[in-house]
Amino acid sequence: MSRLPKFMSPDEVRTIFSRAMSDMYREEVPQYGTLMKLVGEVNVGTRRADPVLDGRLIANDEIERLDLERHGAIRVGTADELSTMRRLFAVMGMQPVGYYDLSIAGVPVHSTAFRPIDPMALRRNPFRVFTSLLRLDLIEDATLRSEATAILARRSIFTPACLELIRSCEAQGGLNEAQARQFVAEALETFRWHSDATVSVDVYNRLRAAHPLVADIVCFKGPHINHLTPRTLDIDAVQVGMPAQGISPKAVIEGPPRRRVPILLRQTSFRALQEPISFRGSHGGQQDGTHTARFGEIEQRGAALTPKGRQLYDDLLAGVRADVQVTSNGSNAGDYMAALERHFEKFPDDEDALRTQGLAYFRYAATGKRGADPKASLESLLAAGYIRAEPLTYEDFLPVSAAGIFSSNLGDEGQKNHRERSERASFEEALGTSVIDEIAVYAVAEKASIEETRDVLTIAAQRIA
Ligand code: OOG
Ligand code: NI
Repeated sequence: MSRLPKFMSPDEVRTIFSRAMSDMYREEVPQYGTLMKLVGEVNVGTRRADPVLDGRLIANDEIERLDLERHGAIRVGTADELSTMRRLFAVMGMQPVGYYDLSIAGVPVHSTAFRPIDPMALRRNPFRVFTSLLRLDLIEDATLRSEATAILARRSIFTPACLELIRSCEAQGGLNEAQARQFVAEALETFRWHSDATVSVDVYNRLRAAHPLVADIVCFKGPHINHLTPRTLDIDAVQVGMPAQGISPKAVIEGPPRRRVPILLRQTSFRALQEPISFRGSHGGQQDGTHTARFGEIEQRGAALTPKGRQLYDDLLAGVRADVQVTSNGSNAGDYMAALERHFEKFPDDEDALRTQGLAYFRYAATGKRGADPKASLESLLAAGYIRAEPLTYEDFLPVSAAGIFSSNLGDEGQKNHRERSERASFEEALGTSVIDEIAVYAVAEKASIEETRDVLTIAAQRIA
């Protein structure tokens, strides 16, 4: 007798949620729709021009996921908000992965990314949310710091029904379909834009003077989604194509340079909207003003790097930034991109080198060719065509790049190298758990694919024997 599943799968809840977010954001930020269209066109063109890439995308079920692929970002103000956010994302199968210290770039937040970790769940829907917590400790003026703390303490960013559904999910182990749909509708309220500030212009301006992000996080009713990011197969083409669509991107693409084998993550963004805001006026009145918070971004993802590969990436990037720092108006972007190309010549740019030098993680699979010795080395099995290997896609973020995205959307292209003041322990305390180590996630996925491949070869060998 077949029974209908009692609960909707977290993957499906995540899919419904990411669609609802996308629809909401497209309505709130019309340029997002324009960008999605441009990215769609570039992706079709790239697939046509690169049959090998296209074949891999199809074989890995990535075509469907290509249009689903997007990340969003929010910023919260308190430990309570962050830990409840963790519980909210858990309903959708999203776990906190990685710790990002943005203070290295003078941005007063630290962050994690809520995302699925299981390869099957990633395949179904890789939606993730870069989530930052304000570091009140970095507001130097003690009076202002306590004012911000008091303002944040007065707000509640989740609807009562949303909190109730999170509790039900935790108690029952899932949500049924009706509950899941209601959960998505209620959760959406937390991420919606609110044009009425909770403070006066005066308070807003003082917080803004401390840092524009402080004002953005503290002065509103909730952590409005500040961007959603589609995935492109050719970020350079989209960057070049944006101005013709009336979109002006940031001066440089963050991350590694263009390569034959893409690695990690390349990103670019544009400032989307200056929002009209009504601030609290005196005697219960209102006062009009503006605020810039929301933007558009695109990303291109490449291979996940091993600690050795990541170290090489970090070293080369540090070398670039020691040579050239992009100025506030972005006027020397060409010099920066040239230095990037030059330094990264030291990073091997073919899959075999990345694999044999242990720079990237790979997923292995049997090709179906018969006669393999299941115990032979991976390299000899690859060479003889019994198995194949493909780079694992990087599913996370990069702190230096994220800092560049933050800064450019605050109207400052200037790159800064600050001293690190990491506060990982306090972040994890606020979160209510430790963050998952992203390197371990890739290492496990690679190892599992190797074991599976050897099992397949072993079974095939036994059949022949
Ligand atoms: C997040 C900026 C970082 C990314 O893709 O690296 C980011 C924010 O502005 O809140 O989204
Ligand atoms: Ni982003």
